[in-house]
Amino acid sequence: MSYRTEEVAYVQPAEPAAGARTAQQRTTAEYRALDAAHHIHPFSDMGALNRSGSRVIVKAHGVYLWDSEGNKIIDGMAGLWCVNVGYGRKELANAAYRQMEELPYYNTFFKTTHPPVIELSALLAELAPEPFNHFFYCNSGSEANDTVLRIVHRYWATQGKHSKKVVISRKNGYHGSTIAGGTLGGMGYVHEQMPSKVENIVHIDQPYFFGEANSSQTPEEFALARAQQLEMKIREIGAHNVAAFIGEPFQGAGGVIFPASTYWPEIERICRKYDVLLVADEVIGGFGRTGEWFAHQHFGFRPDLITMAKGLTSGYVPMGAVGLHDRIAKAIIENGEFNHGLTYSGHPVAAAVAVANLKLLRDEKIVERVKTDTGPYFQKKLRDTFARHPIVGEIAGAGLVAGLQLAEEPASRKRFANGVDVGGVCRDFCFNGNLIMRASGDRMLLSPPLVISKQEIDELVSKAKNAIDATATQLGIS
Ligand code: PXG
Repeated sequence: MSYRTEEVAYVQPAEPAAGARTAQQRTTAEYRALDAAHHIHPFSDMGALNRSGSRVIVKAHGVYLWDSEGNKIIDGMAGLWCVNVGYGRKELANAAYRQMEELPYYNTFFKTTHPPVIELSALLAELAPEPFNHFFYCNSGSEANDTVLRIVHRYWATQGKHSKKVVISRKNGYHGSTIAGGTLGGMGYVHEQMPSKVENIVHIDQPYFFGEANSSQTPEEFALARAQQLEMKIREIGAHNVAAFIGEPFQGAGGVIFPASTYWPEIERICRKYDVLLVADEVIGGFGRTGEWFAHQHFGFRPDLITMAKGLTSGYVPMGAVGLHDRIAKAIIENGEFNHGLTYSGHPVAAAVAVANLKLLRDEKIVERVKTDTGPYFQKKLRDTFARHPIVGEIAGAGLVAGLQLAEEPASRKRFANGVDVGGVCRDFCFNGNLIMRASGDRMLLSPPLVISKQEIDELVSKAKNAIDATATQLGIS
């Protein structure tokens, strides 16, 4: 079945009229007091946050957010890398509403299924590259990566290769915050606070050229050497013990780290040589971020499993998924029961919203526009603006995602001393300038909604420049 509908030109939804009613019912001070009294935020120092007070976001439209004080903020992060179609799309709201009326919930555990999950699976099979024709659903990126561990383990068991248990991932990779997701990730500050880690997960170094290459290496030589660490690690552990390698095609939360062109082909070669499954974590890279449907297509490699979330529903409702290569799907399908599932696997409302979202991305040619028009415009604008900036050492990215490396001496790749929280300083200037730009250590990250216009890109980059200029001035560099 094909879902191709008539071509629809993208029309930015009209902004709500000034003073339009929102759900805001309390003053900012009241909201802050209640938030401090009852709400624990994720990844936050709650003592410090409660003293300073959170910013209360009350509505959003297109690429803009409004806070409870009436400030209009440009969202350079698409929420948390997820609102790919932008805020305020009625098609998604209507899909959720209609599905809630028709069939708000039913499970797919016990010989039942339902139209939204069927439509979504067929649509994903159409949009994902061959040979991805089967999908398993969950509620988040973390759960998708947990699911991958289960599928990988089950796959090797069906092949009679029971010793293949070790999964290799990377330092400073991010794969979520469940126990398995957190273990797969390479964030020391997450590991430190975990009760215990999942067994059989080991890490190799990341392909972070600016921060970790020596002065004689080219980006290509460095990336190749980092990929070859995988081969060394596999030999050390024994290929008969290694089940899979997992990586984000580009690291998102770790700083929008784009490996040089030599990296992924070498990783793929090594995985094939040692019969190790290759897993692409597409939670951030999937659904158009780089201008391709999936970021592994941008880098030109072929994974065995793909994890997805975020852009799958543009963040309107939670949903995650795993795409299985035909070979893996066949092994799971033909070998009896797979003992894994979640109450909300393939939730009908989430699936209906995902279908509406993917149709918008496809039919309004949003992904193509990122590839041929707004993506190149954004990347050029960043390079024109920051190439010779006194504290910008690297501009990484493709399509509508970018990482700006802040550095004390860009030319020699000298970073700011540990004591200088340069990212935090810059983020505060962004905040005051009504711009959302995320800091990851000393890198500033941008990942706006994929529907951003050129005019809005101009505004985004100009606000980012103001914040980075102000940071340089505060640090006494000009
Ligand atoms: N994989 C990747 C590559 C991610 O970026 C996850 C898995 C986990 O997804 P869930 O849905 O379980 O959160 C992520 C999530 C940040 C930030 O500050 C990034 C994420 C989540 C929260 C904050 O950059 N990425």
